[in-house]
Amino acid sequence: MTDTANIVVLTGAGISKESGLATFRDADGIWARVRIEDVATPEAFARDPERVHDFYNTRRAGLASGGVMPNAAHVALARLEAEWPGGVLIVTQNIDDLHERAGSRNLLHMHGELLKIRCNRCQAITGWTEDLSLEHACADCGDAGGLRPNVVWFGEMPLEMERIYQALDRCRLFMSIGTSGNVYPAAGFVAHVTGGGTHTVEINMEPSEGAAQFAEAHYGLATETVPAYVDKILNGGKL
Ligand code: BV8
Repeated sequence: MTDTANIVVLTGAGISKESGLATFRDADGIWARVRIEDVATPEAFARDPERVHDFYNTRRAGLASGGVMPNAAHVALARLEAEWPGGVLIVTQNIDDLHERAGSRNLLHMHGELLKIRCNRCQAITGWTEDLSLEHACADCGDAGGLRPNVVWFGEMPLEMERIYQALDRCRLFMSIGTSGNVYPAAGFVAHVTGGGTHTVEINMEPSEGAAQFAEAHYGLATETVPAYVDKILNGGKL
């Protein structure tokens, strides 16, 4: 992981939409079907763990089913990392593994990963593709009933924040792709880099909540806009 990347890319659920994964706030999004308070907070897990397990088991099964593949936007970002000499860091809000499967390596999952679980007692993190329930015991400490998805819920501190802000402070280009700019601290990254000479670009289906803060914007399907912008960077060669 090179923290001296001079391009930092924030991604959200929109980059995975064309791979078949639902976003959160589109009309057909996840939060149109379930409430955050019922499935994506520590309080929800304490109150009704089975319901929270069902919510993540359904999404994990969908992702692990084999029918969900990285799309041209994920592949373009992996190409950018491979070919750009200054270094590229992807900070994703997504909990899917599509960036990895597209070939990205310099990658931080600030909201965790759907295909990993964590023990509430010993904090051991394990790869997991099956359904999870209260019956499962931790392979490390043996505690039963305390295994949870390794994702960051609302009210919990996102992961790797120090490394993210260090990378933001060094980057010359900040790209925000496929996010509505509703969830903090990710939605605050553009403000954090503004004013220090960093160029900022929003690539999305439509203007996000933070659209006015970006110096440049491209709207359309990520599978079209992201490869085109990566070509522009690699062919232009300067930042
Ligand atoms: C924190 C993991 C502090 C789980 C997620 C009041 C009370 C409590 C907290 C708060 C509060 N007010 C503000 C907060 C902070 C809160 C927050 O921001 N709330 C919002 C709702 C106001 N944030 C937190 O709680 C964070 N933690 O603040 O901790 C703290 C401090 C000290 C000590 C301890 C704690 C934690 C937030 C993380 C929550 N977990 N996910 C899971 O996935 O189930 S958030 C969830 O939203 C996902 O990670 C998702 O990625 C993220 C953001 O959503 P988007 O990715 O932007 O998705 P969305 O659908 O919104 O938008 C998609 C976009 O794509 C759209 O714009 C669409 O146009 C576009 N699109 C669609 N199709 C395409 C496309 N673009 C291109 N091409 C296409 N084809």
